[in-house]
Amino acid sequence: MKKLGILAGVAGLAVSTMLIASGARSADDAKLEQLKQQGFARVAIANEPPYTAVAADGKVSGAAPDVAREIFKRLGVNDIVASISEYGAMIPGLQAGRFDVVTAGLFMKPERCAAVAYSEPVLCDAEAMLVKKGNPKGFKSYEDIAKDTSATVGAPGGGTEEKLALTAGVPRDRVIVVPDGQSGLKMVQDGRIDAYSLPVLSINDLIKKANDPNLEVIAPVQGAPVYCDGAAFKKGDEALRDAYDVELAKLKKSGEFAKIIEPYGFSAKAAMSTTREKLCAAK
Ligand code: 6CS
Repeated sequence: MKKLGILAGVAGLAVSTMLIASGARSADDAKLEQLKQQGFARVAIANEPPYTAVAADGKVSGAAPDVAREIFKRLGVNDIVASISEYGAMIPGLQAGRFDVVTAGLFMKPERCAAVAYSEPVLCDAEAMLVKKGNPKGFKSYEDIAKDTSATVGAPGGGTEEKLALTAGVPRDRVIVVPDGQSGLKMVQDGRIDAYSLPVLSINDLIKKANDPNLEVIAPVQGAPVYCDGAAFKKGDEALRDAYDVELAKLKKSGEFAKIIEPYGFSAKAAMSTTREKLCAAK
């Protein structure tokens, strides 16, 4: 998949250059033309259900890729090809041209909004913590973890929960980078970390599948904001982002947006009640 992506990327670049040189297209919509020629958009995902998921047979699902697949189809790009990435590597990968877009629940925050061109909001969620049954250390917030000098919390590398824990005062050596949900679950079960933090819907998905009566969910994490993601495009691809937003707005208006994301547990109303501008300005 990776090799295919690189070859496709080089071929696509050649097509874009040709299109611009011929004056047939402005540089603006050359990217969309390139994707049409490529036949697919290369998307970055994390494999964190229900945001993103890759089945044993390689089938990609999850609310974020499902919305992206539908929008790209309407833009004339027939499919998406997904690569799994750590959250902290998504923006560098996008900027390096390894992906055409991030559709992974990458929450909008000012520092990220400065680095990429986000679409309008798609998936909104609060934060949660997975702990042992009875919440033995009484965590309600990241500050509670900071105050308990013996406590450790796991979170995705470069992810929002890692940043929230560090900002709340949890020392670096007590914020443990966890590569994926299954590892986080096991680390809590084995007592190697006291809490594992992900968005509410991701933790709920994990605990439902774990079927382990010795686990408990703390949700929402007190003091943590509700975040929303958007599809994240490379700076310079704003025309593609704008075309994406036109189709996203149509999906929202027609009710098809809700039909795609709500079976996964997401609220269409939450995404439609805010804007990229508000989320990128949020402190
Ligand atoms: O945007 C983020 O950083 C977070 N988003 C999701 C969907 N999961 C964890 C990650 O840290």
